[in-house]
Amino acid sequence: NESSIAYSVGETLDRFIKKKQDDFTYASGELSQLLRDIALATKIVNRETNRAGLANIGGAFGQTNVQGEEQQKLDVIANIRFTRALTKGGEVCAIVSEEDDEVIDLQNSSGKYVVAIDPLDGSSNIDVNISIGTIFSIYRRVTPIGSPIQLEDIMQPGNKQVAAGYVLYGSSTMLVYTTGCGVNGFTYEQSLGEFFLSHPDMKAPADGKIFSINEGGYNQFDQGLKNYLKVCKEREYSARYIGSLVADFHRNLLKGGIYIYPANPKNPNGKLRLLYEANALAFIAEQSGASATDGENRILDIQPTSLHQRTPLYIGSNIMVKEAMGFLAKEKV
Ligand code: P6P
Repeated sequence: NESSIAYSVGETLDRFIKKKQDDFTYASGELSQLLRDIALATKIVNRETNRAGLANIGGAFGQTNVQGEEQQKLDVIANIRFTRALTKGGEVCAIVSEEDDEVIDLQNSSGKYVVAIDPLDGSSNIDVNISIGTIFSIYRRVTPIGSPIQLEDIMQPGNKQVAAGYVLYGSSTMLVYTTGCGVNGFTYEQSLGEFFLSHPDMKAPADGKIFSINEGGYNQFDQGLKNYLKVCKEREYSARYIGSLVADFHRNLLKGGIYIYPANPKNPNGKLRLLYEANALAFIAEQSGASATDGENRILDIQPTSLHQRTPLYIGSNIMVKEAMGFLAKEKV
């Protein structure tokens, strides 16, 4: 009943952010404000994704993004919403977005933070009502505040993130984020317009029996990867592939599992992007005791060389990622 629901929900995201800010010696409140700005945009995007079928904002927008992917109307709307919220919030000086070829310089001379974001990942799933997600990374700019944005502010390795998170617009809408002190998950209560702490201190199972990979590309896979998949099948693991990275990642984080998007001859660096997909999920993975590599190196140690560069991604339960790496390495010798 109402009272038991009301009683069972945890604290609100706002109160949690404030409490965590108090835990930080250096926190001056700007990062807290930035997280709240992101949460606000999430609530707006959530409302629009729920109405996509009704408000004629499903389907293609009629343009392609820098990846050459056909932009969906909601992709564009979500990009506008996040950019506007971060601009108005006043904490951000630059944004790297999947939807924009170039860095968005907010001309904000007091902005300390740079945000890399995939406003709506998996958006080809919108029209078939499959879960989609937002993925974001937050960095502190490295050049003097107020000076013109430099490439070194943008091209930072994932190990420099001060915060990262994702939003899953699924059967319920969840915001999961880390500031480097563990991972916490919040569930959106539509009727109250608030996120409530529902998954405190998330820890990924060290091992798992779920593997997520699109085996349509099997014939192009490295032999090492084929050998690993063979073992997964001999052990009768479950194959689960939603085709929406945030949904697959979130399920593996909760239940244990590995998500793999490998390199292949068509995509020598795989399909997923380093700056606004792999880095954020890798930070969250490691903060919850899981792992993330490109098949050889830790994702968070990769020094970016271009804005929209792609990376192969092996991410999930520690033991599974390590075992997969072992199979890849064996074939490399
Ligand atoms: P494929 C969606 O386009 C996405 O970026 C991820 O969300 C998803 O995991 C992957 O690509 C799906 O790609 O090649 O398997 O259709």
